[in-house]
Amino acid sequence: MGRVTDTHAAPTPSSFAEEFLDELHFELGVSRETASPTDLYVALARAVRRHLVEGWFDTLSTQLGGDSKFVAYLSAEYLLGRQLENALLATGLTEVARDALDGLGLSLDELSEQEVEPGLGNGGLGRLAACFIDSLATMDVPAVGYGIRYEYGIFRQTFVDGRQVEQADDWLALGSPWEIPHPEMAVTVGFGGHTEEPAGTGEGTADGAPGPDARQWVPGWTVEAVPYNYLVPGYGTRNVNTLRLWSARATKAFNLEIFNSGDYEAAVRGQTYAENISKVLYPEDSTPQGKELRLQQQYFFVAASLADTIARALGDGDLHALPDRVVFQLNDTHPVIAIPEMMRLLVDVHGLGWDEAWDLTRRSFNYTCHTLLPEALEIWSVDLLGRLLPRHLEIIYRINEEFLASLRDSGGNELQVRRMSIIQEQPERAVRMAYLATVGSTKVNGVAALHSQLLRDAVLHDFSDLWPEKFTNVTNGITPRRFVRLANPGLSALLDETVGTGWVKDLDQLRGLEAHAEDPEFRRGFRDVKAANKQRLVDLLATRDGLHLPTDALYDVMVKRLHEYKRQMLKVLHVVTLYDQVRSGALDPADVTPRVVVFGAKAAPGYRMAKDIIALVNAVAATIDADPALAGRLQIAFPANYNVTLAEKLIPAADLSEQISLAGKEASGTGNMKFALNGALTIGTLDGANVEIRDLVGDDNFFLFGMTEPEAEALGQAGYDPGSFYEQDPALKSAIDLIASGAFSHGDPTAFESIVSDLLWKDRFMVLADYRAYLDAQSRVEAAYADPDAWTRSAILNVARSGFFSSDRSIRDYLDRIWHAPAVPARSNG
Ligand code: 26Q
Repeated sequence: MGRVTDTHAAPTPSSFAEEFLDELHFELGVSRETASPTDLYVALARAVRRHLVEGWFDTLSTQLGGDSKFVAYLSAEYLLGRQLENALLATGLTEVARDALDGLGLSLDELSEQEVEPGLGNGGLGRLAACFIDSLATMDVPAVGYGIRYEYGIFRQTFVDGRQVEQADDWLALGSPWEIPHPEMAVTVGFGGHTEEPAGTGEGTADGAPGPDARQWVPGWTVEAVPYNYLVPGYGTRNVNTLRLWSARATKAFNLEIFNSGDYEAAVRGQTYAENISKVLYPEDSTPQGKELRLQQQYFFVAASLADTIARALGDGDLHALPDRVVFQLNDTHPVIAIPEMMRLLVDVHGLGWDEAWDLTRRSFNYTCHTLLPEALEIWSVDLLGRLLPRHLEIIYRINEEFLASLRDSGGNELQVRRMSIIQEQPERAVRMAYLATVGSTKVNGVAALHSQLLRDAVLHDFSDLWPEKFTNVTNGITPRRFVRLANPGLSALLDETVGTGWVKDLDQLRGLEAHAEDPEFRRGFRDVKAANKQRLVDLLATRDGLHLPTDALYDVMVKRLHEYKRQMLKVLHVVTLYDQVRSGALDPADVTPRVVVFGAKAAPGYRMAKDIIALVNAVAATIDADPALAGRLQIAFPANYNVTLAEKLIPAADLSEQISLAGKEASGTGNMKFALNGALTIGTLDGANVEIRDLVGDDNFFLFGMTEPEAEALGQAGYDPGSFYEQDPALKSAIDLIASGAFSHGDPTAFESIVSDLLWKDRFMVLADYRAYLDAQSRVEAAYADPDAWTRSAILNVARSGFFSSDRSIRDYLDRIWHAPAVPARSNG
């Protein structure tokens, strides 16, 4: 037969070509001549996937065979990015595949371009989860990522007349070659219904008689959760971990019942209802809406994951060993319903007493908080929770009762008790998920040093007073495999030559670059890499977006979700000011540092202000483009649909990284780390991980500006008046007046009136207060950029000193401080 199954022997281009053709012919059923580019990509992906499977089997048998502890990472989002190149890198097959395809007259790079990235996340939180599972696999840590297989990921953004329009992200339209469905392993998940006294016979409990605290939940309806496995290859190891995403399917029983009643249409409607649960990723980041379907999604994936975890960790072993076999990490509050679900399993299903169950649960869970914005803290109305998950609400009430009783016992006053209650009473009775997570976890961590400190001092202050040892910090990180090795091959080659190849798994080795920062030859090589990356970006944006950009300019890049607290508006005001000054003759165009300002940002579809700001950016871009005075000097590029794939091309081309949130609002940021590691200098506030970046790279190699968090807090307390900043700074006044005049909206002064009036009267994130400091910092950027040697030296030092921001280091911190799960290298069984 044509099938090549010996994946043990090191593949050669010819054996790999055979595997590729085998997939194309026998699995896809198309000939070489009639194959579409997608067919060829799918065949290639499947040929590569074959080489992950042996390692995956070995990993599973090693991990399940021993009594190792494993990490269950619970996250509603995984923003994976493309898989093919990462899988080739991990298996070491990149060159073999390239040669094999060359021999067939095909191009690896062209086929790679066919891949539609799985955008199963909104932004930072989802991308963090993807970096973490990469590091866990690379470090041989037994770990499973659990999440949702959304049929539609984050929307595709287009611009119509400069305004954002969303389109469905039909990423599965042509199937995904990376997933392995297991319909036979579906888990049933219940919803609704009521609770009652458990039957005396112990019916419905696994361990016989019901325990003393047990209740019986009789769900009103159920759905099936079908697991889809994604292989997560470690780099430079045999280890291949699992990402298990759940897809909703209507249960047979559910359908049969209605079919038998003869109502065919109702049956089909029921099916659609059930399958809606994993239909689409909610595109809000940071302003949860309290939608019923969102809660269904959360419970759906959590219930399936817990059932799966317990089976995997314990088999029919002793439940008391749970905290020694598995540690759950809650990625923000989205999976926090896992805490009452674990209690339900232990108390109702397995008959444990409440106290014992609570002890086991608390010892097994940990919670990561990713925000500081009060409006981003998830709450669920008691009304909704009680309807959808009646037993869980009872459990939450009891957790809260006992917690509040313990507070009172230890002398807490009623004010404190009310403040700390898991149940909020006003404006409506609702469950505070962050509080539930904190009470039900062993450790609570923030995602950067400043953020963790602010959690202790403000958001969770009462809890940190009560349980100081519960709180810790784990600064975020990014995977150097994707964001340096794959995204920046030029820099990678230079690093390999200079410090050896070990940096890919041990990013601290980049320190070895410091000595070369003074070497003119090395600096030239470094500058050449940056220039080539700019050229690559310019070529891409020409074909992808029809943009015509110079390569010989300062690339000033701000890419992240559009949110007022991130202050894209501050960047806009800078550009408008430059334009205004040239127009008015105050600034000679010849004195403007040639600059391309790149924006990339999606706005939540219902976030009006964010969408207006997108329209303004596009309007300013068009106005500047139409003005010959600034040709070749200043340009805005706003490619639509910023995603992981575009980030991989944009970040390596950047000179300047914009990290300009109001201090105290950005929990960490991770883009900031990606830029520094790719040799961009940061202009930034003392917010999130910027603080740590600056500490490490040195003040001389970082453009700091703006208020500190305490200063911003104090200004707010004193009664912030944006109008006074407007009145007192003529450049600021003129820039805002220009926007208000309709100069960017064909003379229509109403187009951006909501932005202007918000800035002048509210300006919640104090854009105007930091405007002058930002402009001054930009002047320092221009002065520094005028000295290419000094600039390059700083850029090199940014790379050399940013090894700390590897997600491998983050994972090591989680292991040491929170998880205590040793690495278990996969043993070969072959
Ligand atoms: C919740 C409920 C309902 C609908 C949507 C949501 C939701 C979805 C996504 C709420 C928040 C998010 C995403 C948050 C996020 O990405 N936070 C970022 O996390 C990064 C990783 O820690 C940090 O670097 C960023 O600072 C933080 O903003």
